[in-house]
Amino acid sequence: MAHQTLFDSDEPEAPTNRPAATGRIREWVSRPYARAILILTVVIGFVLLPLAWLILAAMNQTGAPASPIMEEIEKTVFWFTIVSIPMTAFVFAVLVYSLLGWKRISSDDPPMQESPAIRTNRTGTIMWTVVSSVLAFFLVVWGMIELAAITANSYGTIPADQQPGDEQPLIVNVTGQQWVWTFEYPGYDGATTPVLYLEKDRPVYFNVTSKDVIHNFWAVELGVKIDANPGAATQTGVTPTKAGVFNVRCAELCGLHHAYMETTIEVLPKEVFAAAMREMGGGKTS
Ligand SMILES: [Cu+2]
Repeated sequence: MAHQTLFDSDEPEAPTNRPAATGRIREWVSRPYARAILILTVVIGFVLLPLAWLILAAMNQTGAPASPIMEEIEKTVFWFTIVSIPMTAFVFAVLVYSLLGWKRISSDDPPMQESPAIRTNRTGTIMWTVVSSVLAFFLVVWGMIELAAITANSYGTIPADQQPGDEQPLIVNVTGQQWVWTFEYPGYDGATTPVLYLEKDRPVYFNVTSKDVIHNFWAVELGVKIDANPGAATQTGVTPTKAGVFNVRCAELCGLHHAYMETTIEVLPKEVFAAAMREMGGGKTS
């Protein structure tokens, strides 16, 4: 062989009088197993395609996305599903064809054709290396862009009084304990509620802690999820952009009733929120 490459092996050399690249592809596609796997890939791909929308529909059943963060998360879920479909379809196509196409019916009936050697197939090796690299690179770049977008929308770990915006963010102290959530509003005479009240379009800043074990504060439709650790406070923020009733759950296994450690979020218009706060504990102090 003319030049040594990474993909050479000890296997017998392939004939050197190979047809041109397009001819080779045409020759490869003309093989029954290759054509069957290609057709299966396309068919399975189209069958899987609606999954991207079904997953979004399932996520949106309770009113999501209710914040810019959740919009970013849904975009990621949608595009990661789309991008993974061709590879998933190909894997299933090979699997299905391997189960049916190369099945040995009985010992008297040997397989019609032998499966092709993949290990020494240079085109195949190059293709899966390149495709995997491109996909992995896409995931890394997308992940970094999305992480930056989500951090920008959740105020990172910047103290509340240094947050951007003309209006002071709403501060909520979130406490998890086996197996309830409690919400305290320092700006409203320390009003305390078992349901999380938020104001539509007003940034909210959460100080999250726990009284006993590690919990995880998950405001589902807002796309907020952060550990609640005993003896320490974790901070995050979000801006609810949709009025409605949403869900809080615990996302860290925390004991017997972990699955029932949930409550609701009420995102209210400005005046309704102020009225609710007055009812819960007192007037606005800051
Ligand atoms: Cu918990």
